[in-house]
Amino acid sequence: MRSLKWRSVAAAALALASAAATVLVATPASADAALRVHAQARGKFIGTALATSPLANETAYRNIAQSEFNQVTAENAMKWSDTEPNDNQYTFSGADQIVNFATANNQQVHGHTLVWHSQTPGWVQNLSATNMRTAMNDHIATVVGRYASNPTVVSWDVVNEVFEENGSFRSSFWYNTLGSSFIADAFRAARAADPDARLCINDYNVEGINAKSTAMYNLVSQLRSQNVPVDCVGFQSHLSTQYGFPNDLQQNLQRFANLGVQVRITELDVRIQGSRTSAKDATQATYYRNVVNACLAVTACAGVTIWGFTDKYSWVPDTFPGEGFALLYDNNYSQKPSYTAVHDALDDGTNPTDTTPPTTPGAPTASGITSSGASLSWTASTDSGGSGLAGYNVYNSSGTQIATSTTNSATLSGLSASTAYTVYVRARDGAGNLSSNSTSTTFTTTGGSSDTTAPTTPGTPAASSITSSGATLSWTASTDSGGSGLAGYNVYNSGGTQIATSTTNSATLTGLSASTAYTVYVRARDGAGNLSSNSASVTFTTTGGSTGGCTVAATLQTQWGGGYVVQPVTVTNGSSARTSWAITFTLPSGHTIVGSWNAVLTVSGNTVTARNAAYNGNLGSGASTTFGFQVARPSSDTSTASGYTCA
Ligand code: G2I
Repeated sequence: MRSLKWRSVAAAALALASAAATVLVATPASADAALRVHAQARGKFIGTALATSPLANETAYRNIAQSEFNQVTAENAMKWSDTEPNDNQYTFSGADQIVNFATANNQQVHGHTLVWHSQTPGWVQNLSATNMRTAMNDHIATVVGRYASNPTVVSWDVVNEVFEENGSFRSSFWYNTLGSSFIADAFRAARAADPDARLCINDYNVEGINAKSTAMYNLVSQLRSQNVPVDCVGFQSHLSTQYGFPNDLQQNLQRFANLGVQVRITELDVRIQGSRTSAKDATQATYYRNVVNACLAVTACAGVTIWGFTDKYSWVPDTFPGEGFALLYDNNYSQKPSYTAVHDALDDGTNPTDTTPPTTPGAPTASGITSSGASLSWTASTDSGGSGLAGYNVYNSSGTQIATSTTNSATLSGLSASTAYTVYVRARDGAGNLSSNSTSTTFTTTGGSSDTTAPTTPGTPAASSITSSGATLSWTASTDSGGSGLAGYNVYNSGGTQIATSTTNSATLTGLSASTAYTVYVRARDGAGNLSSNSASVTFTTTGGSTGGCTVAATLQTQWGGGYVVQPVTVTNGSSARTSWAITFTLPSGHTIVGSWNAVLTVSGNTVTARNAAYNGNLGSGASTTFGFQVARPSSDTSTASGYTCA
């Protein structure tokens, strides 16, 4: 399963590199093709961090971003402060803007970053251990889950900058509240949310072999030996010409690669002090060349992401007054010697030299127009550059790619009724060169019969299987007569926040708090997005989950047809310190434990007893720890373990 998304990355990288020419200034003689064309020929990505505001507002910024790079990282838009500024209030406008841009330009996205001490809202930093862990798991599940089925988003920085310079764990609110266990928990939560994404740990000042990079090495090695899903290590590489170049970079990348992880340069920039001189530019260019060469020399190095591309929007001057000029383009989008250095390092002279785009295709003709689709066909292009005609891209009037085709026709679907669409096409050759835009064509979809009738109101939900952390809801189904058909249901809490969705007339709620009253209602949804009225609500109270001076709360992290993972199970001590603990819970018949971590499990009949591992039995007053387990179950069975009790 995982390899599918990774394979699609390679396919996306191979799919297309735009012709650069129009916006680039004073192209050096050797710059015969864009960076992404050469990087692709070497089997690497070349990426940039993108900021949302210039991406929305500056054509020159967009043009370079799309033509030179085949990988993108959101400089800020996917950080916690941007995606979940308040508890359970998610905003994805900036993140989606970047993902949509990347999708339109055949670029892969690296998600940055899920768990970091910086740019995380105050409400997270002040939570109790139990609530902080829940907030972290929820955040990861929601943010990673949003893009899990999107092939553009291929990897994530799961934890960022967890080390001090001396190699000890950073004394962050994460570490100070949860201990180092948050790291493994975060990776497991990310894997559960997207089994296909590559999961990275990322840091700065780890480019050379030093105390910090060795601590990183030891942690990655240890986590992998414990089957924690760490797939990749990111080396930020915020370099400065005032410090020597880390000449052991390649050796360092290789020692990590030997652990079996992918390595990548994630945030490269090279700042200089004072103003630019040709000597400083040359030193900077050497640093860039050295980094690219180190990545090229290590098979497991996937590529290099530069932390922006124009000095106009670099973070450096804000953070290091008197320093700057760290990127490949100046404030006016002119290429600097560092651009040429990166270009020439990537260009080994043997890659395709086809820089001739195909001829411009004819204007598309629309036919077979319905309320939701149309067929387009156009006069074919020819290609004389050597790599041959590969296909066509179809764009709408805002320049968003809406279809591709390998022939001179395409079928558009999913259009809105009674809407005018203006479309044009560009031909693409085997080296990724794009033709000029064809003349555009405007057509209007037919009226169709738009469904504005909401489904009937669902029955009052009934709550069952109530535990200290979850419950099952079921209700009488709705019907839909509007034509688009019943699509599913949304479940809301009393504050009107949607807390679950379901395609059937039942839903499982997880992650609830013990001994808490919950009031919930449901609404049905049809295929056109119409929502029914609210059902009547039901109130239920979760069980206490506590006896014997401790409490336990279990979270169903993920489930599939044949099994599920419960993680974290949080054991919180009462007021007297203890040296051991035991939790019992009940497995439905036919369920079997297939794995567990941070606890020793024994099974007797349907009762499972989880006792502390050698290292986590000591709990001070009010302290907590977590464990987890995985269960196999018959594929038709949707029940899960229940009745968690502190024994
Ligand atoms: O600090 C450089 C990088 C180190 N590694 C992690 C990266 O995520 C980090 O990136 C920088 C961004 O380049 C800055 O753009 O992270 C900074 C935050 O720690 C970003 O700065 C923030 C400012 O602090 C905010 O005031 C501002 O609202 O950028 C925000 C958006 O412009």
